[in-house]
Amino acid sequence: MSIHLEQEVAAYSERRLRLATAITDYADWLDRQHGIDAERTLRLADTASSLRQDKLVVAFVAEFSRGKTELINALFFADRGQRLLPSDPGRTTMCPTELSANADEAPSLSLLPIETRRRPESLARLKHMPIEWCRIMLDPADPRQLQESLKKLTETKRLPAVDAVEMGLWDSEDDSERHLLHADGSVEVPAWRYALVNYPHPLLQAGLTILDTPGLNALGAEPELTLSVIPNAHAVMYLLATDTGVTRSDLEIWQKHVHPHANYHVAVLNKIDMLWDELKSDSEVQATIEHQAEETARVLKLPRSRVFAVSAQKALAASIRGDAALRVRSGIESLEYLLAHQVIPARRDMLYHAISREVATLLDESRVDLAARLKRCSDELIQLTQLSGKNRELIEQTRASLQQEKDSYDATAERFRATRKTVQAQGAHLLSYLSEETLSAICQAGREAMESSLTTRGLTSGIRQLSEQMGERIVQATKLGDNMLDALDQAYTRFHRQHHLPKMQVPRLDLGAYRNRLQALARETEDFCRDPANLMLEKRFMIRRFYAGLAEEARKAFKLARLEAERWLRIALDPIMTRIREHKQYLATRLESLQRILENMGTLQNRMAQVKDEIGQLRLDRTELDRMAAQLTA
Ligand SMILES: Nc1nc2c(ncn2[C@@H]2O[C@H](COP(=O)(O)OP(=O)(O)OP(=O)(O)O)[C@@H](O)[C@H]2O)c(=O)[nH]1
Ligand SMILES: [Mg+2]
Repeated sequence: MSIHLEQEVAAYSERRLRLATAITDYADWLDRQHGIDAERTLRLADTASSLRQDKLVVAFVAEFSRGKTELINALFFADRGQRLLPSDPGRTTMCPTELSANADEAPSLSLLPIETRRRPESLARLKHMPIEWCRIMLDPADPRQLQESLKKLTETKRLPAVDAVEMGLWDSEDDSERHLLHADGSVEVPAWRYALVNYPHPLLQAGLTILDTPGLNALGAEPELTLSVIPNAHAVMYLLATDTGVTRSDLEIWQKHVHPHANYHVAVLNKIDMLWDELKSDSEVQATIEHQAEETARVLKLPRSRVFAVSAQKALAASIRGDAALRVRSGIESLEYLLAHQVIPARRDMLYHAISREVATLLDESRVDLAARLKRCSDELIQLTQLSGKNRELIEQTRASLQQEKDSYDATAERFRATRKTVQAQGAHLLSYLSEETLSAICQAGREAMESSLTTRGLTSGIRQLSEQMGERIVQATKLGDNMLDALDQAYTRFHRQHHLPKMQVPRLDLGAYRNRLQALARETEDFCRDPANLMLEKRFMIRRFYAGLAEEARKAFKLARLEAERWLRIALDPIMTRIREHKQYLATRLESLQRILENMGTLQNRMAQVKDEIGQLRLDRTELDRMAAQLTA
């Protein structure tokens, strides 16, 4: 692990936590300003906690034996002085392996038995069912124990051929898999379906999650990896070996599982040491490597700058032996540089962008609120100054006109009550479009459409129905949201025009991201169905699994849309209500103080002093807000 990488990840993590603290401070400040404002405080607490828990996922994908595991060892675990994760010729890593650090639990390796493939639950759900996993404690201080335990990742077992076929682990028609069949009719399959490694490494502790995947069809066999895990990784390193170049199966995996996704991906041309040749000059070797890299870029349709030529094995050996020259020659530093200076900053920027969008609106509101309060106070102060030394009659006049203003305000507020009622009813209606019941009914209908004919056609129509109907509900909910917003806007504009309440802009309900996600899932299905390999009858199992994976993903998107709608309903109404209430309070206080002045002219000076104090406090609040805003948007 390079100093660069370690520093960059640590800096990122430190900034992330600092930002989370600034958000919490701001939430406290808001509470002090408006009394408990549950909605905004909760929203900010949510944001702060997602910042604290943010993970940066880097996935390593390739055909088998391209050196994924060796590269992970070289990039992240060379400081252990040994090859931590097992890497060997031929198929080695047998199950997808997720490495991260969870300080709440002891270091361990958790393994999910392959038989769980028969179960209906998704991987994501199984992750929350500890009973399904075999857990082995890891001792980070004992290299031998670590290495021995991690060998489990390479374990295979024998299953009767029918079972292997049924679980979608073996294809009897595929010549390249025939050698896995033994004379006794059993087939060699991976022993584990998924592995979670909880390991206290500084990079992992700083929020990095590494995903090592097994080569050879593992991606296709586990739809959740293709539909959700790989597309959601922040960066994907796609490995190729210099000695083989881009083979047909390399290209296939690239085109199917990596290239179409929007996440950041690079190609790593590994094993360049195989081109090192003592009979050739350095520049000759360099030219050959360059030629290979260009060729790789051309075939994968990537810019040359996204192809990295390295030797993972030499990088690992060099780090363990402390051979600086060999390390440089291995090319590993360019990848460390990429992670440290591009992948991590890109994630950081994305996160900050999301956060500042979330927080900026609130900060703007706070500024407007403060300005409005200051204006009210200075208006009152001016008026009190004008009244001082004047006769009762004039004060009485002022009081009367303020009373008039209050009555008119109360009338507007009363009218708003009706708008609020309608909007609240519409809100309940909006949520019903996205309710759990609606979702279950849609899923049920989709499943029936699929089960009625267990063919790829049935599958397509099932999922199409699923995504169309969910999409339709999302559109309806958005439309209703727009109508509600118009109604609220009109009602609030009255407060702004007639009573000078600060202007405010409630954001639109935007569920576009979830609709896009559903459309992307529908496209994935079309691809799956167009693939001739999936049309065969014995693939029924795969089809069913695929549908289950899709339904799960669609369900997730739909649920998120519902949460977003719930959140929006609160941000659409609550701040308006707070402002209306605060203004009412303000008018009442002023009336009361004029009343008191009328009863006893001496209190005028007291009130003036009080208002001056308030102005002083508001100025302090403004300085505090500016300070927090600077931290939040830095
Ligand atoms: N010469 C050379 N061999 C390498 C290099 N990187 C990896 N290897 C070897 O290639 C073999 C496969 O490496 P792995 O890291 O197990 O490959 P993998 O991509 O993880 O393979 P699976 O786990 O089977 O998917 C091992 O014997 C490694 O020692 C390299 O840079 N140069
Ligand atoms: Mg491996």
